[in-house]
Amino acid sequence: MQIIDLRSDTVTRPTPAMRTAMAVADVGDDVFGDDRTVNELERRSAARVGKDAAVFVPSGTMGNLASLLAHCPRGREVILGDEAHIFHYEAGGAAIVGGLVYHPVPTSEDGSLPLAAIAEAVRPSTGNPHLAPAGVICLENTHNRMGGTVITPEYTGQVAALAARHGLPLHLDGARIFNAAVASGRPITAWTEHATSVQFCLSKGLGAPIGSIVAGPAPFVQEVRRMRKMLGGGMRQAGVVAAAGLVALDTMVDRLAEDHANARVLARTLAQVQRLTIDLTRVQTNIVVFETQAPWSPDAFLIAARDAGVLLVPFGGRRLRAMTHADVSREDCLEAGRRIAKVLNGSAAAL
Ligand code: TLP
Repeated sequence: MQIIDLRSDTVTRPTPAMRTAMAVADVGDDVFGDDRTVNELERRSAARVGKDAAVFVPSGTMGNLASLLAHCPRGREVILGDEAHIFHYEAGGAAIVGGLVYHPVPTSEDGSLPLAAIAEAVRPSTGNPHLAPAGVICLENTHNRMGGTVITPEYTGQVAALAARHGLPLHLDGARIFNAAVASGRPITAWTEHATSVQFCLSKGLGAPIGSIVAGPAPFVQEVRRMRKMLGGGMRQAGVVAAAGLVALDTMVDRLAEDHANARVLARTLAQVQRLTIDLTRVQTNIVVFETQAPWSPDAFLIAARDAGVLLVPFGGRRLRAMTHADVSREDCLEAGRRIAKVLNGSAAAL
């Protein structure tokens, strides 16, 4: 039985073009600034998101952490959504390494944060000695835990205006910002022009084996470079992986539309299955979140699905997540839906 791995878009393997580019990459010691392939990736990434400069980091987690450290001195608050990846899944790095305080605000269904809630969370830096002052505001797009939803450029602009009124930087966790751009047919700069800094991942839907980019104003990126070194992320002949990142930017962006269409196919199949609930309006990109109903516990269902050759991840409460990506086809998604239906209904006849 062929395993259909829908745990994450991070499971994608490098394409043949990436393997070739990696084999022949022109490399040097990147900590000395000598790696021409890394330099090229950084230059082209900055241009792609409309920023002055960019730096290649090993992971999205390190990119977000180095960004927060570069934006804020110790004792500042990081205002972010209570469903943000930075809050849930980055091991508390900003608090542990940076002495920063997470200040979560409620997340709306579409992944946005109510403007009033952000404004209320901003504590002033003068006047009241009890308070840890605000240091940075974070948004996430697409929003992972809300199911791959897209926040609009217009909303991002409103948050940027609020941040500017308080003299705060806006950091965008754009791990999947290319999915947002492809899904809504807007240029990536429609969002990034509003953010002071952006982190995006090459290793997710774009299929590169390793790496993320942080982009922003040149002095900020210089500081991120220092933070990256402090965190142990200064890499040497990193051109071998940056080469795959360049291929990712060149060849893997437009095809994200296929992943989105496959996610809708999977979601529509799941919507017909008994003992499972899914909100189709939330399936906007490559993420499909659904809930199992009693008598199925999420854990029991995960195991049964795995035994049927479909890999998923638990997503809190009764929720489970499936993600489409370059290494699963339309037929794989239809087949995954059929297998899940069979697990839940005890027979494939229902479909
Ligand atoms: N997300 C991973 C897991 O960590 C949950 C996934 O499978 O979705 N920001 C966002 C919005 C992300 O979804 C992720 C990874 C990151 C940052 C961190 O990127 P990495 O895994 O490269 O550290």
